[in-house]
Amino acid sequence: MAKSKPKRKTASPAAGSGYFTLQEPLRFAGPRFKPSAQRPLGYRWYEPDRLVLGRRMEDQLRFAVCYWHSFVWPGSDPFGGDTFQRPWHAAGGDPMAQARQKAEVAFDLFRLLRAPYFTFHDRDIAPEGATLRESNLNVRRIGELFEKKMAATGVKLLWGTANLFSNRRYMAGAATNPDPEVFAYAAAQVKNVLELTHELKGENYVLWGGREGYETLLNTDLKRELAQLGRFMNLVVEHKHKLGFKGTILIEPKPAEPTKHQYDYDVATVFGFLKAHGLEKEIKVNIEANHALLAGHTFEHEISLAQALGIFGSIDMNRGDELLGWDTDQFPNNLPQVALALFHILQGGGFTTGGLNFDAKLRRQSIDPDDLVIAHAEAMDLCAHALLIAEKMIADGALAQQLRQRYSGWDGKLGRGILGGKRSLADLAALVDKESIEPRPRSGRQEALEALVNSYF
Ligand code: XUL
Ligand code: CO
Repeated sequence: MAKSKPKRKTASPAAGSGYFTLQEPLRFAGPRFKPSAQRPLGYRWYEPDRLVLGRRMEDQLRFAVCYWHSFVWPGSDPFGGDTFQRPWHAAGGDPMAQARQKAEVAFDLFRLLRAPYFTFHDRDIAPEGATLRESNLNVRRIGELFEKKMAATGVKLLWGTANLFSNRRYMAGAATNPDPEVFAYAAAQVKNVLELTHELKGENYVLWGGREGYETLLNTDLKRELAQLGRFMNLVVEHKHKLGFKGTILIEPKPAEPTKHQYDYDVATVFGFLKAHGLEKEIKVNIEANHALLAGHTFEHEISLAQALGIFGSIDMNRGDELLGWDTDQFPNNLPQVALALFHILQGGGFTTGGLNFDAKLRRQSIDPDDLVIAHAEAMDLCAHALLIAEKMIADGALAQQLRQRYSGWDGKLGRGILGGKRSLADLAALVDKESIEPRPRSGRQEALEALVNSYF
């Protein structure tokens, strides 16, 4: 691949694809911005260079636009087909020419939004060929186009991934398939995308086990399938080191859908799996808001747990519908929820190689090309607004202070003695007896804390 250097830090204001009405990239216009015919869109909160807790806002948020929902999904649902009618999906077209056209529009969207990163699956960017060799080659050809476009615009790759779930060969799983030939095929596909991700200087590589689970235990040898999955993950990590890829390997937990039960159920389950296969220092998690909800958790629960376990990596930002039990992948629009998630991320030190990927899709009635710009721009702005609220929560220090106070006993002699392994059960029993210890219950102050959080909005 050509060794050209990125010329600019953010997307260039060069000529667009003609697909969107907007021509000029969105600018920061301030909280009082009023849309006009000349300037229909502007950021009220997203100000890339503004310093937030010592880092540029752009570097704190590390926004990524995903390829699959915006440029691949045609607006279909189980009851109806293509509502978007993207020109690159027109019947009878040359699939590689259509893939190039799709890339033109994708990079135009990144430019208009000033999005610093993007994400993709191999099958999103290029058509599947008659053989794996042909498919991998198609992916590499578009990879070459990406390299040129990335160099020209400064847009970077947050992560790449392989689609190991759409083709019928994967209907019974990829790594967890009863047939080792499917495992081998999946391995070959991952090798190609991992290498491309490395060449494009991607900062992470994601593994989402869409079909790694089961529909019924009647046809499933769970013990074997878990061992197969552990082997697969180890192969990916070995290859990463062989390549010298410095990015992070991430697993994206999800409890179900498409399968009834997925092995990467949630953060806790993934951590147990990583430990069992000696991978807890090698693989981190990419936590998705809607997946957390489907697992019966809040987004911030999954983030905090991953941080506590030392495996927090990246996030897929979207929202679910609390009345629907499936992955609706809506663009985020709930300010308090996003602020709390970002508060926990910042409190844990913020992103390192990870970022905030919009794994979010339009509603299928949002058929105007401009809806793609509007949905992402509003979501970016909401996240920037939420970031500023999270900054206040941290800078004020009241939340951290009450937490320190609540656990302060553990920093004292008794607490340190217990955790330091210096006190046996018998020692503690003798101590309680000797000093007539009678703990004094204290208020958890939940309502006061919830009111405190509201005061930052
Ligand atoms: C599916 C999902 C995936 C992953 C990447 O629910 O979230 O798109 O993010 O494979
Ligand atoms: Co996702």
